[in-house]
Amino acid sequence: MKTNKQLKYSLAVCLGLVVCSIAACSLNQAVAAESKKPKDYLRAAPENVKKWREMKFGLFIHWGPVSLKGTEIGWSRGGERRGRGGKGSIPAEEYDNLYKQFNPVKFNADEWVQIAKDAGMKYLVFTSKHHDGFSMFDSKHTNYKITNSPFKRDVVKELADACHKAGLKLGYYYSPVDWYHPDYRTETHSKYIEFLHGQLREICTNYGKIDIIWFDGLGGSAKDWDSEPLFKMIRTLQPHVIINNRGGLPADHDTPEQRVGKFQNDRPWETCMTICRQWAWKPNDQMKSLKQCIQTLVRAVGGDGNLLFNVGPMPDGRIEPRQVERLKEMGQWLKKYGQTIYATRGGPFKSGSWGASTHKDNTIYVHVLNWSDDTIILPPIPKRIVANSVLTGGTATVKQAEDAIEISVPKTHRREIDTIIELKLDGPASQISPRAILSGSLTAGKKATASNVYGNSRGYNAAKAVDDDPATRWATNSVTKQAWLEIDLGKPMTFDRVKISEEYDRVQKFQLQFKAGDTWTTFAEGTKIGSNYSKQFKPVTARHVRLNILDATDGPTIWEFQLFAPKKEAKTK
Ligand code: FHN
Repeated sequence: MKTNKQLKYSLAVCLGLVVCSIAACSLNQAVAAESKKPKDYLRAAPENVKKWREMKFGLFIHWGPVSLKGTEIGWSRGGERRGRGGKGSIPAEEYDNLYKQFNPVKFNADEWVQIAKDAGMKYLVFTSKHHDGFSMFDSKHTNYKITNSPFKRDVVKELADACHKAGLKLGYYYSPVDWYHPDYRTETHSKYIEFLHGQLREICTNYGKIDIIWFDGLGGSAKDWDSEPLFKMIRTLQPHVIINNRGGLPADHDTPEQRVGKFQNDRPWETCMTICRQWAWKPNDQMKSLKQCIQTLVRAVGGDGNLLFNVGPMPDGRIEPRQVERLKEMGQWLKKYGQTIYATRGGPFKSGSWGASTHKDNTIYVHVLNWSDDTIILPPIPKRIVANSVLTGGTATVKQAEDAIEISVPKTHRREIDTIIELKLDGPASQISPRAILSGSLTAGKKATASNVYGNSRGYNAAKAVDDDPATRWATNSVTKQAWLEIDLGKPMTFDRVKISEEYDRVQKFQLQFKAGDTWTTFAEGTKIGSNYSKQFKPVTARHVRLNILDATDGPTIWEFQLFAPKKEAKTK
């Protein structure tokens, strides 16, 4: 028979077991709930994405001690690139000691910020650490940093202060790829991950409000960077930050590079592109014309994206005056026509060789970048056009029918860079679904082959020159001097006009040929193509046509190759 004391003890034990099992059960529920909770650190809040999207235009800055050599940041460093292969032209020993002579005494963060603002830019993204592993900030985690150079100052801090003072949104590029760090992609890679997370903690803690973190992981995975806890830490320290898709996770936006992204309005994106050809400083680099700069911005925004436009400052700390001037010219254009860019959305008319469109509220802005005829034909829309005006000056005749919208502007009222026609509607333009404009080119969508393709990449194959999409191009390998692009029209067709759009003006001599039997016959030839080549010739009837490039300064790259039927026989595709 159990004593009273024994009974009380067993009761206590039973109660304890019940309490523990309840606790265990609630713990499991909590863990289950936690795992079901949306991982809100993976995406920025919609209102923050909206603000980022509305800014449209930012300044990208690639800078470091490598500017002393005028070669590409990261990529020109010799030595092993673990996980990547290849090597740069400057011996690693030499590259890694450049910082000891780096003293950019003319660096002035306020001046850089003013240059961005004068360009009409709303944010700035600066390389805090590139693939070369050099930290442009005073990091506790390394001695390979700017504050150990003769310059001694923390560039990241000075830029942060200048942006906060001027009201420019602030972003930091950070490369998880690090060809300098001894632990990177070795059996002690976990130590590198600690370094990586430690530096991001410093950046997100020590420099006030940060609006953008721009990773550049060269395709590295969430495992490579231990991205989930990294993102969680970043979003905790900087709750409204926008993160791009190169940190191992999709995050907040896509990042097409050195090309305008395709029309995409269901996920934010941002084209990053150089104003010259190199990301970092290069003396006498080829710089884009104002027309190329403005049309790149218009096409990016017309595709519903942003443009992050890059300069590479000089070793003395200045941004090259001619680049500053170019950016100022962009700013002057935006002062006049920024209403057609900022806080708009892309479309509803998708970009094409003709141009692009943006919209806001009850207004569509039609940006005509190339007038191939006196009239632009746009597809019909389910809203009535109640008024129109030409924002760039002059007048337009707008005819809206069931099957099309015709816009004509007198030649003298057309602008070389962008003719902007404002269409006022009887309702919100956002209710109009995006629609493509076919060029009417006989080559659109046809089978294309080429003598060589850049890196054998599908992204640059021959088909990209005949897809009616100005955001894609056929590219050849560097130093290619001769190349051909051949199109099979599927059957004999008659054409009397050609339009070709080339990037970088590299073609020095070319022929246009058709094939009769096994013989190629030239029906046109020239010594320059450029961004907007067009030519009329006696009608030719053929099935196989080719662009035969006989000489080029570097690998030719063609945005679009178009052939058109004689006008009277104008055929749609
Ligand atoms: O290798 C880098 C390159 O140097 C540059 O930083 C660009 C900018 O987007 N990202 C990488 C190439 O994709």
